Amino acid sequence: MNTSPNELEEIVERKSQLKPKLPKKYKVILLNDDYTPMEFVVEVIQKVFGKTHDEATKIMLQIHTEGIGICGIYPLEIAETKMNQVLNLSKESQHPLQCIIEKI
Ligand code: TYC
Repeated sequence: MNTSPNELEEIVERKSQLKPKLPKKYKVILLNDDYTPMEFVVEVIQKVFGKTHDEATKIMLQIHTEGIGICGIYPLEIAETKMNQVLNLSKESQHPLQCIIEKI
């Protein structure tokens, strides 16, 4: 027997209600600039994103050469907190380092 369009719609609706929804993830991205000292960026990446000195140096150099770099991927609230930590550290030290978040 064929399933009517209405029945099909109901089945799709029921299935989507059952499906566990994964939380949306966000990239935390640092932007390059001409003034922030490299060692400061490395320190910030270590402190805020829990990276080793070597990992942080790699990310910093990627930002320096490519213009941007991803420091981590998190659910929205955590991504926002990390972005604000970066912005506060850079403001305190009077560096222009910028940080944004972007939905994957
Ligand atoms: N381009 C900076 C310099 O030459 C270093 C830098 C790296 C700045 C990464 C910001 O997110 C950044 N001092």
